Amino acid sequence: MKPHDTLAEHLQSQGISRRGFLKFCAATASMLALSPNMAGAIADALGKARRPSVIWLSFQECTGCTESLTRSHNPSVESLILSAISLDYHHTLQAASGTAAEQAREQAMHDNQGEYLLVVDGSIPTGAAGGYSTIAGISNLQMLEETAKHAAAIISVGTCAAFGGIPYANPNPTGARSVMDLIHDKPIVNVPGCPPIPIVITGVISHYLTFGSLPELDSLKRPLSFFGDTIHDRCYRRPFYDQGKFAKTFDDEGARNGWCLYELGCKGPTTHNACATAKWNNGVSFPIESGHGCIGCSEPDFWDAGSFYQAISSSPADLSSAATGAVIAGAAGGAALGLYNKYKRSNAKDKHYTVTTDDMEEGSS
Ligand code: FSX
Repeated sequence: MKPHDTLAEHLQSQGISRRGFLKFCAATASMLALSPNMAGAIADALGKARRPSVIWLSFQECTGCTESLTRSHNPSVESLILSAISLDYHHTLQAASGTAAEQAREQAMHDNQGEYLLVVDGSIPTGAAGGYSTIAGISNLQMLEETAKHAAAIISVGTCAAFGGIPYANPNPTGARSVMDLIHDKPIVNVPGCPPIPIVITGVISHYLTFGSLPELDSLKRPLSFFGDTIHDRCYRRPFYDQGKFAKTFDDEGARNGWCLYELGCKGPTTHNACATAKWNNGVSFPIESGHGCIGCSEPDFWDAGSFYQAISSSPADLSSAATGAVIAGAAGGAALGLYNKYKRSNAKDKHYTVTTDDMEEGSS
């Protein structure tokens, strides 16, 4: 893709039909929990959108966030969105190294002042004058401050960047901090999760490309369309919770019957994320569906919040009435994500439920 191509021109150059592009826009609308009627407006806006420059910085992390994003089967909706941005600098994915890599970051900052998106994964060590982690001789803190200065907005990808994550856990030997702890004069979106769900990352980028603004956020700067409900609100095991049917061990009759994992420590009732609806591995499953409780990885301080295997409260009934209201309130968002998964499955040509280039070309006009 040439630097100044619009997204529509880029997709056309890849042989994607108008019909395929509209299907892609319908999927984007459902990902963002927007009315299907918005697909036309998205097509119009995305068609004219210029690809924004993105600088992606990775600090104290395990690379799970990048792994999460890049392990989608290609070419997926996610990769198509990624191809619509100009990823000018990414520590893990870029081919350049040393001086050439740093020059790419400086060039992107210079050429796109005030317009580029800054994506950060990993927390920032502030102890030892930033000496715990340096890249090209520059401390993470200095690189963040320098790159954030002329960014249009910042997306903190993963719980480490959003809330400090595992490096921030007690006793936090490196003085790890989140992006929003350190940068106060830029719009910030948090996409937590250890790792985060790929479509949430690409959904935020799509929203920015479509509307030129960031999506509506909750009090922790998380996009409401993905983090407005708890896992418990949307969990398929919820009817068993409401009936008081709980697995007591991981291999008892209740576990075999798929009963609620609350008493085995599931943190679904206090965890806001879209795992139960967006799911993982291209919509195939999520941890609770695989028999393990949610560990609450998209919430602040999840690592220090107590055992993953102890119930949140000795009285599950305390949560029931509040959660029932949330189920009703969250129905629209959940339905939209359900539609997104249906879209992926209805277009699937293989068992991975991947949207392929062939699907996008289908019915070429
Ligand atoms: Fe943290 Fe991400 Fe967990 Fe790992 O970049 S959110 S440790 S999945 O890699 O930052």
